[in-house]
Amino acid sequence: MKFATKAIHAGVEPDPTTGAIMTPIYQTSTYVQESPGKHKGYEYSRTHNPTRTALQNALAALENGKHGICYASGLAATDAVLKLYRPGDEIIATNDIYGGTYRIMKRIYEPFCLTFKFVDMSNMANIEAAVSEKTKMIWIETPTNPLLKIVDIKAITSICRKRGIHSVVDNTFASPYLQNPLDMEADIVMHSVTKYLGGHSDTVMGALVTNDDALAKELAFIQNASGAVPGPQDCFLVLRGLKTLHIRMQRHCENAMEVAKWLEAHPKVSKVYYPGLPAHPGHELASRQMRGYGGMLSFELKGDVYDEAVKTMENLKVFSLGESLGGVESLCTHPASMTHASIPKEERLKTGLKDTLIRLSVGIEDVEDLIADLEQAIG
Ligand code: P1T
Repeated sequence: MKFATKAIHAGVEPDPTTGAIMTPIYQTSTYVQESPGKHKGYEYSRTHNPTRTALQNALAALENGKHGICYASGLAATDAVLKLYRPGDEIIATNDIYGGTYRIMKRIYEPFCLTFKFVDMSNMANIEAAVSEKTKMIWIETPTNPLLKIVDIKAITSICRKRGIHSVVDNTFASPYLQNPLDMEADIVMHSVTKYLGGHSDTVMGALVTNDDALAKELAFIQNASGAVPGPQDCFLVLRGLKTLHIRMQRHCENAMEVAKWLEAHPKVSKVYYPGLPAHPGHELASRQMRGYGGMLSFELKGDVYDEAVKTMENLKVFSLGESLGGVESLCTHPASMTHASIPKEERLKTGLKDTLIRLSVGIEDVEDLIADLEQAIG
């Protein structure tokens, strides 16, 4: 099946009791058993819930994977992955990375004696230099948040396969519409479902997809044993959101490209970070690895004056100032004080994340209105 058909149909069967075409919200904690252990496959909703099962199957299909496992947030999904490792194990991660991912690694798991090395993965030599006997996993985020760097998934997964190291790709910025890391031999793909998959800024959720039966078993064990599961209402909302993922992503990509080109040509803008622009250092790789360039971009104003960046963000009217991304409406974020505030300033500056960086999640409104809004805000 091709992508749009899968987005609409995968994982979803008419409800066996009524024929309802939409998967019902099974708002129940438990299931009646005929006799101890004799049941219809469902015992308790932390372990299994039919609305969640439908969503997990849909997400697995969209990522060309066998197993989908949903969690209460993107970070709960990341938490489940990190629980696969033991004291002394080493993990290499992208240095330009969502602030919360950095925080869970450094502040939660480093005290439990996992070791993390954050490297610039746009240069493969940095990864070769970082890998050691103790390396158990490489965590890839691409495009990166918030500098939109592109990491060569295939190059890294082949290093991982040779050495028996797990590879995990945070595919939140691309969505499965633009990129399928499992097809590039990644072991696990991770999503903040909160973003493009949900698509309507009304749900917080995470997911993992894998083709590896043993990993899936462990991750499902952690899902149940640690208990960070999403509720059935949220699963329903995401199932509904998925049905338009392909058309939303098309428009996100078109609008972001227009906005990026307009910003690039603006006399007050010094730098635009968007992989769709030929001047972007990862443009060629993105053209090979992705089926489009996505809806996220960042930019800086000439002179790098903090107050001017803040004024621009305050002036925006169609773009709302706030954290998150991937909803139908356009959002503007100040990474230094919002999404990446948990990364120490010295570390942020080392990766190139300045206090004057403005990040946009370009929505699916009329692009003329988005550009007019930026025009009046930049002045
Ligand atoms: O917010 P949550 O669903 O827990 O997902 C965390 C997460 C993981 N990975 C990436 C690439 C992310 O962007 C996020 C969440 N990011 C934001 C809230 C943000 O505005 O960047």
